[in-house]
Amino acid sequence: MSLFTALIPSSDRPDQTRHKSDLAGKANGWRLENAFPNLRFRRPVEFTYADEGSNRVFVLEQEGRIRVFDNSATAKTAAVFLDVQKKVSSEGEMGLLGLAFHPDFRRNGFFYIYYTKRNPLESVIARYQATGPNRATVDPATETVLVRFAQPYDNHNGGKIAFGPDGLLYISTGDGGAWGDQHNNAQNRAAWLGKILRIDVNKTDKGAYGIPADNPFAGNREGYREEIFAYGLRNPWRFSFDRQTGQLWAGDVGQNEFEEIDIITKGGNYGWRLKEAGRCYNPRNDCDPGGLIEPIHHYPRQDGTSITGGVVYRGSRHSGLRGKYLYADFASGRIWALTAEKGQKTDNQLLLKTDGAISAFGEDSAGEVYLLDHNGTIQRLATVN
Ligand SMILES: [Ca+2]
Repeated sequence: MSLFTALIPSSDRPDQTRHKSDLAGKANGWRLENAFPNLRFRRPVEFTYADEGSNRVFVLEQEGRIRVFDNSATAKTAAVFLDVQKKVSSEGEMGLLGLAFHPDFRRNGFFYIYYTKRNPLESVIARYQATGPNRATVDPATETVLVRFAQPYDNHNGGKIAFGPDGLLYISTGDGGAWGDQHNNAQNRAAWLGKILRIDVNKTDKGAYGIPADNPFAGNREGYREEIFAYGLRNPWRFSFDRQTGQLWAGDVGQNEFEEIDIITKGGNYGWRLKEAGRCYNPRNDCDPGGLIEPIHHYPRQDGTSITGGVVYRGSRHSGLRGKYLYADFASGRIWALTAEKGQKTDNQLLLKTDGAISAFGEDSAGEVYLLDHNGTIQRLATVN
């Protein structure tokens, strides 16, 4: 199996034979189609673009490569933009997990990656620079490490990075791994783990980055990480900004009972390990000290065991999906569209169920959405005729 198995607790792996028998796609009017039928990828985990006025898009391969190609269904080849396989450890949930282009990429050529490595086991966020005509060339020697932090275990690495509408770089980290957050990282504001971080790549007060003045713990005297934007997360596997409203949405992979979706706000505590979704986890009773933010949506084990956070659709191909948050479950193959108004869920619609393993959602510059099948293809939603 080429499933991203380590995202899934072994006791919770789905019965693969179940998938084909209850495909819901046709009934609900949606199907997937291969957006780039001539292209194959190794364990793709991210699809993005640089705001540079070109038509190229980029796909991350978990092993440690960035592929680049023309955003066209007839694209025949996808060149290697950067290869850091020698730096990266990519077993299970590890690997090259995040890519974000500087808002001024066209002018400065800077982009950022998140990867995990061994010896020692740690996460690295680093900057590279693309040069040359159309910024097509990347010298791996341009690597500048911004942040590195130790990982106690090899799973739950978070790994999404993205610039917000404020021009600051947001970074998701998992709780460090194993199970139950036994080191209590997510609630520990002195720890890097179990967080959404926010840094300013245009400042240098921390070396190759700086602390935004309005970060919730900027200048604190309690020993809290000044990089923290929000905390109490277990494994935020993919977050995104709604390109219209700027709202920050995250999928957070659950432990034993629930997968959840959170709307992330500055300084917010999303509860883990005190709570798993709305239920006390550790301690089992009276876990809530007050102020914990509930997910906007959660679902139980029968619907899936490993959420893949998606994006709010702002494209033009499917007017019926506009403004809805598209997301999936990596294990069950279900793909949904959630409707929210004023921060409250008003509808959650099952679009279809795929045999594939949706590892991430990506957007192109026009806001069209792509679903990455970890088995090697980039899909998009289409209606059933
Ligand atoms: Ca939570």
